[in-house]
Amino acid sequence: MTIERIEMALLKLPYVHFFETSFSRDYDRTFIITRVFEDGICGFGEVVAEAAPLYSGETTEGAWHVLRSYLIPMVFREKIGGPEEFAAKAKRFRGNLMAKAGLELAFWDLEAKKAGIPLKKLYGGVRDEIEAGVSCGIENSIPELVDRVAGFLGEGYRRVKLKIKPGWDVAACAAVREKYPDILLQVDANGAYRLADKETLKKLDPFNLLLVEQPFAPYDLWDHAKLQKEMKSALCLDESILSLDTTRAALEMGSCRIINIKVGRVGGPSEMRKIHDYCQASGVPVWCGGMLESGIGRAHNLHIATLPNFKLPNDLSASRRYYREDLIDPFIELSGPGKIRVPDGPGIGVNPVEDRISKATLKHEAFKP
Ligand code: OSB
Ligand code: MG
Repeated sequence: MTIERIEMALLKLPYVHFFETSFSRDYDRTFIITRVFEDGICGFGEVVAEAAPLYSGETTEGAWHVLRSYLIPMVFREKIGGPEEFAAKAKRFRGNLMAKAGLELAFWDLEAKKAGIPLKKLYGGVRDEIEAGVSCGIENSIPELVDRVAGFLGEGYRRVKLKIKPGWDVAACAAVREKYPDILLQVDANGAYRLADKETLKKLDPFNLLLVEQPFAPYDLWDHAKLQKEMKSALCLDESILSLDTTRAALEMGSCRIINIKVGRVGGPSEMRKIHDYCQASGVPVWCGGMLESGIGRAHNLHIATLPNFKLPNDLSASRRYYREDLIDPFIELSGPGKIRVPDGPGIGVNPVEDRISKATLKHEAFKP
């Protein structure tokens, strides 16, 4: 690759509906879009770090700093053959996985566009449609939650994830399960519980959940292993899974039976690939998590979710579930009940719309060798 220019933009987009997790209620999303240019072809990426260090320790401003001071200069200073070589070289810098992923994703889009093929083909994806799913935040009341789930089911979603936290767990699941005995249902605590809460968590077992995501803190593989031994439901780790090594530790310890893959959280497609392949060889299913990405990041996720071991429905929903003015044309939509067709144009296969991007831009910077 001979990269001629790299650009970054910091954007803010309002959500259609607030999104509340165990750590905060948000009304909008701040994120970074990256662009890399070679021979006039542009690859797009998205940095999924959020404004505040609540889900992970990374932030948009921290990622901006690491990209402009370290990762982008490294690309211009060193001859980088391709996305995988970028990932290998970027490892000299510790942490900052979302910042690294945001640039590596843009290189993958660029490579696929240069070859004139959809990104899924470059990844070796095996399907044209992926299983959609919707992540349903904490609401003001249980009747409002049930209404919201009803709305999503009416739109064609078949798998629903409920965000839970202490005080918003067993009753919320019971209400949704009672009304919808047959839907695919799962929950996500974003680390809000402690081992002392295990009797409450065990009360989730009768609801026939696909999985229980990240009950304990990210670093706490040991207590997850203790809980998994006592629960019938499969535990799934999200925040804890940062690399192939943490995946292997979690599976060898018995901390979970399912892995959530977010390409940003693990530092990019190269590490994602290693985790995917290791899980596949170990007989452990994975699925694609989401970070309320714009259409650019979500299109990337669609291509990733075509890999063979993505065996459970993903946190991938239509553009309108998140944003009124998503950044891409065409919008991502359900292609049938519970399905999304993966775009088949070159690269990510969706077109970022320049005036929507500039309308949402808070700051922008361009870099040259
Ligand atoms: O834990 O999966 C999570 C959004 C922000 C931070 C963490 C999470 C989420 C989601 C959103 O659940 C899923 C989506 O993008 O549809
Ligand atoms: Mg999660």
